[in-house]
Amino acid sequence: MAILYLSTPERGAIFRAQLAEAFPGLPFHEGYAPDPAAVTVLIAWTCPPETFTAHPNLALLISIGAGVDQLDLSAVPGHVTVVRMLEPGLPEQMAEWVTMAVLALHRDLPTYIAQGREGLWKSGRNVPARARRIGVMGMGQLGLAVLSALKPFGFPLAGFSRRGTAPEGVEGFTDLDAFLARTDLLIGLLPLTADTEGLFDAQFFAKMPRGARFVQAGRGKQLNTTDLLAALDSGQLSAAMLDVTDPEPLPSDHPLWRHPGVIITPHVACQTRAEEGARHVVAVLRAWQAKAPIPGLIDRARGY
Ligand code: NDP
Ligand code: OXD
Repeated sequence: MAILYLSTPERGAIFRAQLAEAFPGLPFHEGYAPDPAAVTVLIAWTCPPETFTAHPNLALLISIGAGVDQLDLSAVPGHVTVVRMLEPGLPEQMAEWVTMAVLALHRDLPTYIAQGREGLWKSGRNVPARARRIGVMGMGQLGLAVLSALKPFGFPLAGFSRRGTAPEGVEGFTDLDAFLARTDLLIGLLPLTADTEGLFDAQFFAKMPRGARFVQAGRGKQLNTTDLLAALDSGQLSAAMLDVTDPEPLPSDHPLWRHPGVIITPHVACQTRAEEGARHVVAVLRAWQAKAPIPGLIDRARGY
């Protein structure tokens, strides 16, 4: 067994040290393996599709992120076990970022920023939290952390997922139209799959109450940007906050940057912490070697 690691050198140094302690003598190659046939484990955030043909004995792929779509699973041979990152910092940071976005849109921050640029002092009407119905799409580890962080504010909370199973105090939905009809502020936290690509489009926004707000922290390819801009310009949506875009980085002349109703952050909602991430990798390798249930295992058929 040999490991090929493709990510930042800072994180690599920590992964190398923790793996050497847990698996003394296990080869750990950063960026390049002198004997590609010896590589059985790949640890990466993303990589070119040729990586999979260049390392014919690859059997385990560990994503450095909570999502795996950035690895282009269609290029990964079917027999390869794919695992995602599970580390406590991810739900913690996502809960922070979404809380910031929800409060920013709930309290009309994009409007006040735009007015501020014009030197305009003009107050709007505050809406109480109990009158702003929030809907979270995706009730996985991140969606659930977000719902729990939003609870103390008093927003009516709902969640949508394939199963629709929701925690106490949250209304669970599997019927998308019913979910959208009751959602004034929507949070996208879905994995990118064939079912979710391009999901956020004109038809989708039209099913929400007029003037609804949109927060997107899943993946850029889920959003039709042209339709988002049109929905904002028509007043169907009143504001949006995005952490993910298509493409990334978003080109500096992209109209999304200039729209007064949009706030963008450069895919920073979560960043995998090296120490905790390395601990997860050790746990995955131990489970894989012992043929025990692997934490963070991806269902290749579902795509998440
Ligand atoms: P999980 O796999 O834990 O949860 C995914 C959730 O989405 C589940 O509730 C699942 O439903 C639901 N879901 C998946 N497909 C559908 C569908 N077609 N219709 C309805 N519900 C669906 O993922 P995480 O919570 O860990 O992460 C979610 C995504 O967030 C990641 O895949 C990644 O793309 C993105 N992400 C973004 C980050 C950022 O920095 N912006 C950081 C980390 C992740 P069910 O429970 O019924 O299976
Ligand atoms: C992730 C991400 O998937 O940062 O972890 O987007």
